Amino acid sequence: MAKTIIVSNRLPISLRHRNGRFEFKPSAGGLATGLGSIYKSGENIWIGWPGNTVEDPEQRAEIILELHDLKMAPVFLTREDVEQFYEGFSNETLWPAFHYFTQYMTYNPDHWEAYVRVNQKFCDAILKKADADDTIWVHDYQLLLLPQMLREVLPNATIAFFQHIPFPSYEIIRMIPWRKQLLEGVCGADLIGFHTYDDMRHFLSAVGRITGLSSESGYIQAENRIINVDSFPMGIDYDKFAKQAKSRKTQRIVQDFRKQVGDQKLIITIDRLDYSKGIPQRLHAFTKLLQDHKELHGKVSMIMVVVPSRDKVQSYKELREEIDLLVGRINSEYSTLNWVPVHYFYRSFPFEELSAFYNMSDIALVTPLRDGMNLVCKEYVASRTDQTGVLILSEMAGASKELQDAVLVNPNNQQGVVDAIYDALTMDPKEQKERIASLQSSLKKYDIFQWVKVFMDRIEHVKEKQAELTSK
Ligand code: GDG
Repeated sequence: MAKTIIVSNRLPISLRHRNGRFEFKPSAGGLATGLGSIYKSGENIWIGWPGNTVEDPEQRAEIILELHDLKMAPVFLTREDVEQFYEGFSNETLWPAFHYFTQYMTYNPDHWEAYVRVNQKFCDAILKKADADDTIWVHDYQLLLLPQMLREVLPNATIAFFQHIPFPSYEIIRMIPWRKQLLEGVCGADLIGFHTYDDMRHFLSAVGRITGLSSESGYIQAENRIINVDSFPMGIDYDKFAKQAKSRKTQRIVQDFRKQVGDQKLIITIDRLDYSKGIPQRLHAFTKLLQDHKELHGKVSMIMVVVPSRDKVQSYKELREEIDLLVGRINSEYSTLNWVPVHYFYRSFPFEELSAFYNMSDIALVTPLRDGMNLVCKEYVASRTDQTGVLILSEMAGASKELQDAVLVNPNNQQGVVDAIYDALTMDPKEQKERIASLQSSLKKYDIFQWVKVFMDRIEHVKEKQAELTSK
């Protein structure tokens, strides 16, 4: 029987070296949970990099065996692969390009070569496991060449691709010297998904102009196949967040923190360290709020969690220094003996504490300059079990297309963000409830499990449509 193979750069576990041994830490992320029902059933499997380099053949063999029991197969990357394919082409060329940060793009042919080589490495690892009629679902921008590499050797396989980050306008894509190969690579798939309608439109336009393939109503006409392109906005494991928010453990953390800060209003912000998240701009807006509204001093604090990320890349190092400086400046200027304006944490927290942060905060301030979707804003809404709270959300996050009852802002408009925070701080509880209840009802319906189902059903549909066309 045909099976389903999930492929992503990272497996849903992390491999760690500890005291000369290895240990696996499972990922609790939404995608891993959502896809759990797929890769854990029958002969299905998840293929990807375990997140650490392993050179010793004996250790590799041991890891392969252990992962086999978890329904996973590793792709081993060398240190050079990590530097050139992952940190290089993926994170210094594609990531900035796709988030409209062209000033950070590098155009390094060695990085490109590594990108081709590692995509081929993934292809070889899949071929060891795949049969001719399997379904292979490839995830994200690190593996854009993989669908076509697979198509060449498995012409009858069902291949799907989903991109988790934005797809930018043609004007940006055309800057990449290897744009044609990248687009032809993705077009090896039968189904290509993005978070939003705009991403999908940009992709179709770039494909038309760069590869010459034409499309109509979301179907690209390739030489002897049709390719469906559409938007599939990803949801969260809603019930998990709602349940955790009510748990005794989370409520205890909320009460302890509240004892320290009293009835101050709290604003939560949570991001991975990234220039696309607009963290300095947000701190500037908060400073302006404190300048403009002296009456808020001592009455409002920001809890800012920044999760360490890509700290070997120069632009990320600089960003961290900039944030350190800004937080230091705000706190040194405004703090009093019993009030700290910004509680800043440069680390990640266990799930119960993350849930407590969502649950204790009156406002979530989610203001990326560009974001594929952004799950933090959805998790905040799901955690507001008493239906209070205000979500301030950037128009540049994919999530804003669905979450129209959030307070939407342009993150580049500082005064607009300041006003939105002020309005949120003074918003009538009745309006808060109406907005949150409406957001909750759509997030609950379209959760991560529904997202997986809709995508998988569409794969079936595209295959049926292709079969109809070839039998004509
Ligand atoms: C991509 C796209 C798209 C954060 N801090 C902690 C913690 N987190 C968790 C959150 C959330 C996740 O990390 C971050 O989700 P995002 O959606 O913001 O971003 P990514 O997953 O990095 O990236 C993005 C997404 O893919 C899905 O398609 O939305 O646009 O860039 O789930 O909860 N979790 C814990 N402690 C923390 O301190 N436990």
